[in-house]
Amino acid sequence: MGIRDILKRIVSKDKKIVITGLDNAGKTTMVSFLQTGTFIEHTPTMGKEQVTLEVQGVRIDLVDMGGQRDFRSMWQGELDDAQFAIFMVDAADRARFKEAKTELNKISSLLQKIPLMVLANKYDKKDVASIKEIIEALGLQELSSFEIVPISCKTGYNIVKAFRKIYYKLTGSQLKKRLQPKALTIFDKGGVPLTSTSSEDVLKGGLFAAITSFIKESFKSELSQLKLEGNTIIFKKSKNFMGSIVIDDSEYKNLDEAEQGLDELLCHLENMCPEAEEDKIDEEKLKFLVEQYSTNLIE
Ligand SMILES: Nc1nc2c(ncn2[C@@H]2O[C@H](COP(=O)(O)OP(=O)(O)O)[C@@H](O)[C@H]2O)c(=O)[nH]1
Ligand SMILES: [Mg+2]
Repeated sequence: MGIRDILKRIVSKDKKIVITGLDNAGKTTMVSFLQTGTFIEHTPTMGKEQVTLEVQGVRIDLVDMGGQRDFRSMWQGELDDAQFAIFMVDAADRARFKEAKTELNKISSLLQKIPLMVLANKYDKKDVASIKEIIEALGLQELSSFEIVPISCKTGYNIVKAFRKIYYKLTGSQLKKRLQPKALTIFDKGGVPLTSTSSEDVLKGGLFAAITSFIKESFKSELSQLKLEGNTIIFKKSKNFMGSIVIDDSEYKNLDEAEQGLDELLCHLENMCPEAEEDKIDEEKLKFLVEQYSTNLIE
């Protein structure tokens, strides 16, 4: 094996994903969510923008294509040397499904060489089309292959799940699981529980009582972890919220990662709930946000 072969191997570790879809679908919002862990409002993309993510030793170039009519002719050229295609559609914008189908058809011959993931975005909205409806409206059955996942680039709903599938298709290996808490609770800054979600009934009974009483204690101390009944409970504070997650000791070792996951959620909630600054927490909204975001944490 020569030097050039080795170089080729290193280079071939780079993967290129091209994100296409009509303007306003949410493509740029997804890229920034993947980078920052939260929602940021964007101006329309001119031409294309490229970011590189380093994921478990694989460099992934995400090419975010402008979706306006003038830029659509650029999609083909980018897809030519890509390993993966994303087509994003605004699931709430039924009036533009036909236009989306036309644009998807234009690139369908290229999609015979590389896998396609259709992301049905804006699934935080009430009046979104069902997945079945989107498959039909976009004529996806006519393609050689596709996968479709409902997501929200505003709340983070299913974003990691979608990316996990993409990563697997792209590399043939599974993305390491980051965090699998048994339960997650968000409190206001006074320690009053606002919303809980759990994979089992762990929050019934003694454990929940212990968490809520501990969170009051943790005001006074710097304690941020508690061991109880074979679980580790991690606490975190942000400006206007507090959060706790319950992790099974037998399953989970890397507590730093768990803490980081909780931190990211709290940052996201601070960003999405500016009204908490004035002590006006909307519990329904918060519950919804936590539910949507937890699709990435609790499976
Ligand atoms: N409600 C909601 N709005 C979104 C979502 N994703 C993007 N948006 C909004 O949709 C608009 C277009 O987003 P943008 O990322 O610029 O779309 P692009 O043209 O495909 O890059 C912006 O106002 C975003 O804030 C989402 O999941 N839910
Ligand atoms: Mg854009």
